[in-house]
This record gives sequence, structure tokens and C-alpha cells, in this order.
Amino acid sequence: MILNRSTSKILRLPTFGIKYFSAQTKVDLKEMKKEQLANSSSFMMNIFRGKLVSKEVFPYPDVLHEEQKELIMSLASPFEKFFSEVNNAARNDENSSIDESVLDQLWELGAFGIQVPEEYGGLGLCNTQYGRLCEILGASDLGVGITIGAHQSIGYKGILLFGTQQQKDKYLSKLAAGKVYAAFALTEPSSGSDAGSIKTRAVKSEDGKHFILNGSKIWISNGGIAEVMTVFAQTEQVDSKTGEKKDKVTAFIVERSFGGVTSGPPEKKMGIKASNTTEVYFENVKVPVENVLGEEGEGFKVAMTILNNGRFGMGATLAGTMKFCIQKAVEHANNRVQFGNKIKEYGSIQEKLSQMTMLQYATESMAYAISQNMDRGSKEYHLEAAISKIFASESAWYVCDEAIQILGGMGYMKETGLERVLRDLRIFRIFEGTNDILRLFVSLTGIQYAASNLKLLQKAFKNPAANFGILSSEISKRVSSTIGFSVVDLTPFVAPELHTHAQKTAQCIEMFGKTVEELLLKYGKNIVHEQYILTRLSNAAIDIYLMVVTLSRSSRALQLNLPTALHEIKLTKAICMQASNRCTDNLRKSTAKSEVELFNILAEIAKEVNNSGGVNTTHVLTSS
Ligand code: MYA
Repeated sequence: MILNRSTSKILRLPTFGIKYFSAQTKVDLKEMKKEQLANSSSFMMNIFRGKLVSKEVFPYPDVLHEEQKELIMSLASPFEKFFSEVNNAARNDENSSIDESVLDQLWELGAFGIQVPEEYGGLGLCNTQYGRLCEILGASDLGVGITIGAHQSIGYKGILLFGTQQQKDKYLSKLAAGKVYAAFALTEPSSGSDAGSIKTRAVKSEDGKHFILNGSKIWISNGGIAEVMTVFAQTEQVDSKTGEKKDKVTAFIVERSFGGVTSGPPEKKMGIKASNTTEVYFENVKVPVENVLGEEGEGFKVAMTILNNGRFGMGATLAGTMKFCIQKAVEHANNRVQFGNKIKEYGSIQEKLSQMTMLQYATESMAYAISQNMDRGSKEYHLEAAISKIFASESAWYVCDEAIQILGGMGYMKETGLERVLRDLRIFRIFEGTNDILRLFVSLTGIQYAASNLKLLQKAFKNPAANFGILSSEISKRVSSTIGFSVVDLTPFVAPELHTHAQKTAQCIEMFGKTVEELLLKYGKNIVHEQYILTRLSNAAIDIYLMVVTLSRSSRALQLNLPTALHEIKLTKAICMQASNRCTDNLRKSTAKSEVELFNILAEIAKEVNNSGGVNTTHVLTSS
């Protein structure tokens, strides 16, 4: 377990979701296991070794052919028209549901089968094209977005990624165009972040033809309306070599029509009220063995892969939400007069608006860098996808909150539409992996990768003659670094206007690699317990990624002479100035003695508050 994992695990080569899958490529988990992380192509993985592997970020990916771009533009406009003229987000929120007629029209638009191949009645779009439609949903109605997203981003994504031909033929047409809803059923009352600890169980029948499924799931999006669910359950697996029996998670495609599947009433939620969320119960459900998704016992990785694959969609969606919020704030700032001036003239409003725009730009840049890498066959995007989910959900929250602040009293009123968006946004920092757990995931996964390199080096030092190549490249890297030459150079990749900012980013990347190494040498496998440090390391990683994608995107904009290129360069400069400071600050904090001291005090305070059941300070009015 990420929080409790046996410390012996940390220094062995990991096999985290290292294979890229387009939504329509069959995933072979065994093949995936074989691929070691020794030579990851992921930009983020490599910065944990202080290494620049640039091909996924420089130049900014641009993978769609002209026809694919035209197609998505032509599909985007009916979506936009539908959301501005037909759907009513405020009404959906008020009713805590979406009208049947609205859902029917969404089915007709193809919104429930965006990535399903056309032969099954879907739109057959790639990840990048899907991202463009997500943006529209995000700008319009997050409740509807979740209904659509839970259906295809996770609900039946497993069938696209892992399904057999038979499973695809049986399910995809109805899920893409047949008004049959899907859901993803992983979370249980005692298993949230610790997804591997689920208790739902499936036992194979004597004749080996069925599994009998029992258990319950909570907070399942589309739980009350889904006819088809991807369900995760423990199954007994026998090790073919040792004969040892062990529980391992298996993924199943479960139909409500199998019998024994029931759902609770819709949950009363803070936001995304239009989407249906329920408990789901399985009582002696007879699931045919043909409905195992992926391999038996490989369900945990199936779940993780589905989640990894869907996360970039959240970035694209929330980039759209931020655009909406910024537009509302700008409209107000352009019209509202206070103290004799339009409020847009005031520095504090300008600072807010530019900050909001920078966050939107960075989020959008991340989302499309990831989706385009996925579309061109990148094998490893799980760190980048987790980072984009964290960054997008926190940025969108901040942007919406600041938009409300700019609108003042008006922002607090329901009719402005921002309070609904703020309520809707709150869950994005929690679901699809809480940001706290994803921060640990990012730093631990990267550290494992760095540790594997250190282990390799340690081995190489034992036999220097045989490993001359490895050692000389590593030594030259270190020597040049200590004598002050930068080994990471981003300037060849970016516009001349951004060279200073590229240099600052490069310094952050180098400092990052050195910090990881220092931490590994100091804590060894016990780094896994240092959550305070791991979180800071993740924050630094997030900042590096946002600097790099914006440097890359704005340089491309300038090179192509895009109409907004100079504006994008300004955004990037400001982003890099802030992010590089934050990054170095976080890296310093992860190794500074004073921070360890601070954290020890914080841990003690938390312990005392926990022990006394809440705030335990003596009231100021008490004198004896
Ligand atoms: S759905 C519920 C979401 N739930 C979660 O996300 C659960 C979060 N927990 C976890 O992810 C895991 O439990 C963590 C690890 C990360 C904590 N990729 O011992 P381990 C492998 C690939 O570290 P643990 C929802 O919210 C690992 O390599 N592989 O595991 C719906 C190892 O393999 P090996 C991974 O500590 C919301 C093995 O697994 C990954 O137990 C609705 C065990 O590893 C990974 N990520 O846990 C949203 N992690 O044994 C709607 C681990 O070979 C969608 N492994 O070494 C909205 C979309 C937007 C709108 C769209 C509009 C259209």
C-alpha cells in the first residue's frame, strides 16, 4: 500500500502503469509487466533522475492532421450550441437531475460514445479531440459532464482498453449509442484511497462457468442509472508455481440484468447534483466467466490503468470551466464602476485576472500535451496525468473563487452561476484519486525510478571495467554540474524571448534531481514514510511540468506566428517567474533541517488535537 507499503518494495524496479494505450488499443498487462522502467520516455519520470528527456514536451506536441482538426471543429459547434441553447445547468442543479429529453439529445449528438470506434456507432475520436469536447462540457455544466465522464471516461473505458472482441461486440454499440449507461464501481465503505483493500468478493462456481459476486460499493457516479458496470472484486488466485492461494482483485463487466444488482437512492451532494450518485449492492450476482475484464487477478492494474487513462480529461474539462469563470469576471470588471473608475483599472483586480488566466493557460497546456502524447503512442503518462489532475482541480477552484471575489456580492448570488460552479468543483480535488494521495503517488513513483538508477550505478561501481559506459556518462554529468556548467539546457527548444525563463526552469530540474538523490541517500527506503517531504517534492514536480509545457506551447505559438503568441509569451514569463521560485522553495524545504523541526512540531500539534477530540487550547477568557 502506498501509505503502508512494505519498505522492502521501495527499492525494487516498479511496474507502475508504464504502457500507453489509446482508448482503442487492447492492453496486455503481461507485456506491460515485462517493460521495465529502466528507460522511461516520460519527461516527468526522468526529472527524478535530474535528466532531461525532452521528446514528449519539446516541441509542443501537435499530432492531429488537418482533417482531424476540421472534424473536431465541426463537432464542437453543435455541442456548444446544445449547451447554450438547450441545456440549462441551473435547472439541472435545482432539480438534481437531467431531463430525459436533454439526455436524449446528448445521445443523438454522440456525447456518450466519443471515443468508441465508428463501427460500433461511436464518434471514433482520439484523446485530443475528446479533450476539446470535454472543454465545452466543463464550460457549460459539470453535472452533465460527470454523467458523461463517468460513463465513458471510466465506466466502459475498461472494455475499450482491455475488452475481448466478444466483449466489445456485445457491449460497445449499446454503450455508445443505445442509451445504455455505464458506471465504474471500485470504491467501498472501507476502501477509498486504499483501493486495493476492497472487500467485494467473487467466487467461481464449481463448474467454472460463473463467478458469484457479493458486496457493496459507495458513491458510484451513474450508480442508479447504469445497466452495465465495471466492478472490482477480490477473487482467490492460486499461484501456478507454489500452489499458494491468495486474494487478488479481478475486474468484471456486470449487467444489472444478471439479477441481484440493486442501487440506493441518489445521494444528496454539495455539487454536481445533476449527476446521479448512489450505493450499489451485489447479492449473489451470477457473472459469466466471459465477463472477466483483462486477466483474473489483474483487476487492480485494470482499475489503475483506466483511472490513469481518464485523468487528462479532467484537465481539459476544467480548462473549459476556468474559461467560463474568467469570462464572467472580465465582464464584471469591464463594467463595474467603483471610486470613479472601472474596477479593471485597479491593480488588485488586474493581479487576480492575470493569475487566473495563467492558471487556465497552464492547465490547458498540460491537458493537451498529455492527450497528444497519448495519441502518438506514448507509453507512460501516468505521472503527467496525475499532475494535471491535481493542478487542474486546484487551479479551477482558485479561479472560480477569485471570479466570485471580483464579482463581490454579485458573485455570491445564485443567478450569476458561479456559486454552482464552485460547489461543483469541490469534488474534483477528491474523486478520481484525492490530490493528497496522488501527490504521494507522483513522488513515490518517481523516487522508485530514481532509486532503480542508483541501484544500477551501485552495481556498476562494483565492476567499473565492465560498466565503463554507464559510469563515464554519469560521472561527466555530475562533474560538469559541480563545476557550474548546466547539464540541463532548455534554451535550444524555446523562443529567444524565453531563454532566461528556460534557464531558471533548467536549474529547477537539476536541483530537483539532486534533491531526490540526496533524499534517497539520507532516508533510503524509509523515504516512503516522509509524507511531508514527498508532498513538497510533488509540488516542485508540478511546478516543473507547468513551466515546461507553457515554455513549449508559447514558443510554438511564436514560431507559428499565432495571433496570441505575444500574449502567451507574457503568460509563460509570469508563470515561470512564480513557479521557479515556488519550486526552489519547495526543494529547499524538503531537505532543510528547520523544516524537519517544523514538521515534528506540526505532527505533535495534530497528535494533541486528535487526543483531545478537537481544539484543546484554554479559552482566552479563562484566568485560572
Ligand atoms: S473512481 C474512484 C477513484 N479511486 C481512486 O482513484 C483510488 C486511489 N487509489 C489509488 O490510486 C491506489 O490505491 C494507490 C496505490 C495509488 C494509492 N498506475 O502497492 P501499490 C501498481 C499503474 O503502490 P497501493 C472515482 O472517483 C503498482 O505498480 N499501476 O498500491 C470516480 C504495483 O504493481 P506491481 C499502478 O499502495 C469519479 C501495484 O499496482 C498505479 O495499494 C468520477 C500495487 O501498487 C497506477 N496509478 O495503492 C469521475 N498505482 O505489483 C468522472 C499502483 O507490479 C470522470 N499501481 O509492482 C470525470 C472526467 C472528467 C469529465 C469528462 C467529461 C467528458
